Amino acid sequence: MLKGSFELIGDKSISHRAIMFSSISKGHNKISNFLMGQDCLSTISCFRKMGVDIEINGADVFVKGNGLYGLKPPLDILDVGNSGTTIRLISGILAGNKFEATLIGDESIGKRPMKRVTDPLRLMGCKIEGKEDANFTPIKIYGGNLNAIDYKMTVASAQVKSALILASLYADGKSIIHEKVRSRNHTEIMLKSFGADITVEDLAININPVQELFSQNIYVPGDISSAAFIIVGALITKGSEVIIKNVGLNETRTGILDVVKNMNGNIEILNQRLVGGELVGDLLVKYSPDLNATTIDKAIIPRLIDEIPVIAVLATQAEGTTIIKDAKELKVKESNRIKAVVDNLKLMGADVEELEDGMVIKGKVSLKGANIKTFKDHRIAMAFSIADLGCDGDVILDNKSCIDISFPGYFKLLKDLSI
Ligand code: SPQ
Repeated sequence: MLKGSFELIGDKSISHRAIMFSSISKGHNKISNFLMGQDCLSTISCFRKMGVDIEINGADVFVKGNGLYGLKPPLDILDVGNSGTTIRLISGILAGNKFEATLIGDESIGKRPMKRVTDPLRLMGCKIEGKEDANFTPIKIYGGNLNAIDYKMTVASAQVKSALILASLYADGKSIIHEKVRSRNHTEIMLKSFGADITVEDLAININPVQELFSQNIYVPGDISSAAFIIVGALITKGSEVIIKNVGLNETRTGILDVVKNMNGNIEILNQRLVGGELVGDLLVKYSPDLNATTIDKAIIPRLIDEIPVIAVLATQAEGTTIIKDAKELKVKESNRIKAVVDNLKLMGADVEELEDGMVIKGKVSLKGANIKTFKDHRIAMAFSIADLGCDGDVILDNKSCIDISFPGYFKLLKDLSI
C-alpha cells in the first residue's frame, strides 16, 4: 500500500516554457521548483548554445535573458534529446530569428511528425528543410521576416499552438490561431506575464507582435501528469492514503481528476490557491475498492492525453467496460502508446482490445507479473511500475532509466511511500 505525503516535482510543460520565454526576455529571471528532468535539461542546453546565460542552483534556475531579438546563431546543432516539446516550441522561436539552425533528437524524436509545425511556419514565410519534406529530423530552419497568419489547426496539440504563438511574436502583424479542441494553455498564461499581447476568445488566440518581453520570477507548480502515477497507485492498492502537495490544477490538465471521480475513485482537492496565474492544490487520494468503468473521448482527451497509459492500468481494476477513443495522437508520442499499453496489458492477463484511436478494457481482473517492453517511453515505464503494485508476481521493465525524462527520483519516492 502507499501511505504518506510529499511535495510534487515541477511541471515539465511549464519548466520548458519558463526556460524558453526567459531566454527571449530582457533581464534576469529566476525559475523556482524547476523540473530537472532530462527533457527540460535538453531545453536548457539548446538555449545555452544560442548564447543564453543559464545557471542551475539546486531546484532554481537563473536565466539572463537575451531579449526577443538577442539569441545568437548556434555554433553547433541543437539536440533536443527525447523532447517533443523542445523541438516543436523551439521551431517557432527559431522561425522568428534571423539565422540558420539545425535540430536533431534521439531515435524516438526521429519518428515524431514535424509537418504539423513546419507547414504552418512555412505559410508564415519561413524557409525550412528536413527529411521527408521537413516532417522528420534533421530539420534546418532559416529564420526571420515572418508574415502574420490566420490559421486553423488540424490537430489538437498544445505544442503546435505554442510554436505558432511564439512565431507570431515576430510576425509583421496580428496573427490568429484557431484551436480544434482546447489544449493546455501554459504558453498563453506565461507569455502574457512576460508582457506579450495575447488575447483568447473561445478557441481563437490573437497575438500582436511586441518589441520586447520582460523578465519574470516564475514558480513552477507540481506536475499533474507525474502525480497521475501515484494517484492510480493509491486508488488500486488496499489501505492506501496519500497526500500529494502542490499539484498544478490548470483546468486544461485536470482530465484525470474528472475521470477518477466518474470511476468512483476517492480523491479530494485541498487547499486550492493561485500561483503565478496557475491554479495549484493538494490532493488526498485513498484506496477505492468500488471503481467502475467509464468512457473517455472527445474534448477531454487533450486534458489527459499523457495520463492515458496509467488510466488504462486503472481501468483493469474497475468493474465493467472502459472505452478510450478519439486518442489517435497517442500513436505519435515517445512510442505508439496505444500499442505499447495494449500489448503489455495483455501480457499481464488483462482483457483489452486495441482500437484505431484508443482501446477497450474489461475489468476487473487480477493482473499477473510480466516482462514489459517500455520502448524507452517514460510514461509506459511508470504506468507498468504501477500495474506491478497490485499484481501477482513481478513486473520487469526492460528500461527504467527513461523515467528520468520526466520524473527523476520516481523509484525512491515510490519506495518511501510503500509500506
Ligand atoms: O515533450 P513530449 O515528448 O511531447 O512529451 C509528452 C509526454 O508524455 O511527456 C508527450 F509525449 O507530453 C506532451 C503532451 O502530450 C507535452 C505537451 C506540451 O508541453 O505542450 C503537449 C502534449 O503534446 P501535444 O502534441 O498534444 O501538443
